[in-house]
Amino acid sequence: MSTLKLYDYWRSSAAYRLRIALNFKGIKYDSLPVNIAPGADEQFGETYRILNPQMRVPSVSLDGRISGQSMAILEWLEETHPEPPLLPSDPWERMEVRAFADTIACDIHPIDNLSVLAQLRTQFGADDNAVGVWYREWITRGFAALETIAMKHPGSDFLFGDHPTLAEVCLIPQVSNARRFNTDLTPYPKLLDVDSICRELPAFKAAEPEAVKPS
Ligand SMILES: N[C@@H](CCC(=O)N[C@@H](CS)C(=O)NCC(=O)O)C(=O)O
Repeated sequence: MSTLKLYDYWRSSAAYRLRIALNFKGIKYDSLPVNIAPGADEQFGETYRILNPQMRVPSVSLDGRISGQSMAILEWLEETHPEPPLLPSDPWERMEVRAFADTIACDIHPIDNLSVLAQLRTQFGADDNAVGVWYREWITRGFAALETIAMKHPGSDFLFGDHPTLAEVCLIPQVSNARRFNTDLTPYPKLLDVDSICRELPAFKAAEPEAVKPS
């Protein structure tokens, strides 16, 4: 089997999820940067569009096959590399972890995505200030719910059980995005505690945007 290729962008929080999971499971991969920064726009170029018609990162490719969508890729990684696990063994708890992760991946991240922000500017004339207000609004609403859920396990270092799961894999990149857009995170002390504990773990540390930023 050849080495897994990750179509990656250092600042993409969806790609950051995969870097964490790959490091956590000790899976070797080659990172192939796709520069999605406004102005570079490599995701829209012919070369990448053929690989991923949705024109987004991340994608993974292995043995001539390619797939996008970070949550589907995370599930595939869990199925093909079950150890160490990123989901609990109990089905109800697995559902709770997925529900937490999906709050970020389905309800917060998509409406704060680069192309949505660009559309706010071009279609509705939003300026930097308006875009920032929009961005923070969806994080604030989502994090308020996630803090309440997280407080069900107040004494634990992690969100569900005694090790990180897909919940942390999605949370830590989203907290990083929130900081980048100057979101007030003081109302979410449990999420911040989990964030600071995870960011000390080697798998999370090595996946951070600043750690993988091209020089
Ligand atoms: N649901 C997708 C979202 C992927 C996504 O939106 N990626 C962003 C970067 S975090 C992107 O490529 N944006 C490019 C654009 O909006 O043009 C996933 O989880 O993989």
